[in-house]
Amino acid sequence: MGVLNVTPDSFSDGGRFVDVDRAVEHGLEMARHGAAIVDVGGESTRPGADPVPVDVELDRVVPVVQALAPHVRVSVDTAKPEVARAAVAAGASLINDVSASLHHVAASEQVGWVAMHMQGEPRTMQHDPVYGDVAAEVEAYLIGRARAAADAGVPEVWIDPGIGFGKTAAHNWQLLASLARLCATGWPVAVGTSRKAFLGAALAAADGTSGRTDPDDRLEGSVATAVRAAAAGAGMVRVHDVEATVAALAATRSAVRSTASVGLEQRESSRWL
Ligand code: HH2
Repeated sequence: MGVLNVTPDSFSDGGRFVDVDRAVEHGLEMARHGAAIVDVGGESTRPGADPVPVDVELDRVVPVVQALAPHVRVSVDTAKPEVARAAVAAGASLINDVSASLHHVAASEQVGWVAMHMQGEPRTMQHDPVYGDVAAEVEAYLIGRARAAADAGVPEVWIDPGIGFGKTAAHNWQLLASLARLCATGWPVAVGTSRKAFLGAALAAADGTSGRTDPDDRLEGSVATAVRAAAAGAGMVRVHDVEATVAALAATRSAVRSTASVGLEQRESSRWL
């Protein structure tokens, strides 16, 4: 899933694709580079972000969805039912829902739905996130949301642990470490680590620098964690850097296939073949 934020203030690509033509061009480029889905978002959910009025979000999202949908599968990254419905009418076939509350819209429109876990809301979610057992709590929540969606008749349901949404860096790493367990629930898993702040800290530690504060500077961490997520069984990774991620996934797949052919690491290999 390639990220296309048509916002002025997204944490990474904010302001780059507010022009409809540039946004569409970038969406098509990600599709050419191997994105199966382009995720169009008109409201930033970065920590501290304020909500956007519905008419503004509609104006940002609908023309871009309309232009891309004949060429590539489009999802809409929104927490608003009005925006989800309008995007589906414009051609989107997946609702990427950071609020995990729109399954009734996905059911009535008969489109797919991604339920993401978030503790709190974007404005305040990073103030002091607290869990007893983050992996167990996120899993229990997501299974509940997925069952509700399936019972309501949603034809395609994904679950996403919501990396960076009301989580400390330690919580994010714990969720990545326990991803295989989330995948073992049987629900298809989506994961978004791309360019997020916890990677900046890890990369800076590796560099011996004070911090990779520019999200564009977090490519290696984004790609490495996308590969790690896929190896754990995630069926979808949400990324800004499609070309690099697709190449890294292909190379890893080849490496794992040759490992399997010499009879080693069968458990790890079976996830990829
Ligand atoms: N992360 C972001 C937005 N939407 N959706 C899912 N399913 N999973 C994620 O991890 C996820 C998401 C945040 O990233 P981005 O869209 O790049 O930034 P912003 O929210 O500032 O627009």
